[in-house]
Amino acid sequence: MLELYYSPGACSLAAHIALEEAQLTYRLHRVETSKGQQLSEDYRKINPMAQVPALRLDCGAVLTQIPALLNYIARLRPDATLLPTSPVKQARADEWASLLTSALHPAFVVHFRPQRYSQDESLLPGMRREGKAHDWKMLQHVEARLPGGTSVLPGEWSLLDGYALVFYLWGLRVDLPVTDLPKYHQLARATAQRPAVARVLKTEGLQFATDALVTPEEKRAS
Ligand SMILES: N[C@@H](CCC(=O)N[C@@H](CS)C(=O)NCC(=O)O)C(=O)O
Repeated sequence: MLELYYSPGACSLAAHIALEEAQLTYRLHRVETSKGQQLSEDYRKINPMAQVPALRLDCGAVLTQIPALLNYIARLRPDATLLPTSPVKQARADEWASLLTSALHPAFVVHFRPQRYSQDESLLPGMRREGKAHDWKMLQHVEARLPGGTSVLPGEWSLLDGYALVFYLWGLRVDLPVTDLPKYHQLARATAQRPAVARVLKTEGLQFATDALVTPEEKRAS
């Protein structure tokens, strides 16, 4: 059985959503990064980078890096078309995965974990401040690039929407005005209302996300 190592609300949420959307059977292992559990010797044997997510495959091998996990999971369910298959759409999907991994995620790392880049305590508050300003710039960049509608790829839900949701929620958590980004907000709302995503948000204890993105009427109707 597939085994996902995750931390609630971390970027591993994208892989968790993918497994649930794919309707695969999997086991969850909670590794709380806020408590430093990813740094344990035991976890480093699973992922030497000491990061979540990690996905243990049926053959025992461990796969890391979200784009790789999303691609792998999508290929296990070709019938569900969780990622596009035509060359141009596939390239566009790869472009988004790269953008989220290499621009959005690192912006938040400077904000959340500046100590990774400097040992000088006096520099950290400024790095946090600058990091947060850069987070906002990157979220606005996503807004500008989104096609409109409810998904990252025009008119087509994909696993990238779950990945994009991660950074929207991080913005929400640190009080960035993400609700003022109309396309991104619409995408986040539509994604949070998908039954598979709602189950994952509940399992990870991310009630704040559901409260922000799903109205009481919508909750009652689901
Ligand atoms: N490029 C990696 C990034 C993984 C990553 O940075 N994970 C974070 C959680 S969002 C983590 O485990 N942080 C703990 C740490 O760096 O100590 C991926 O795509 O999976």
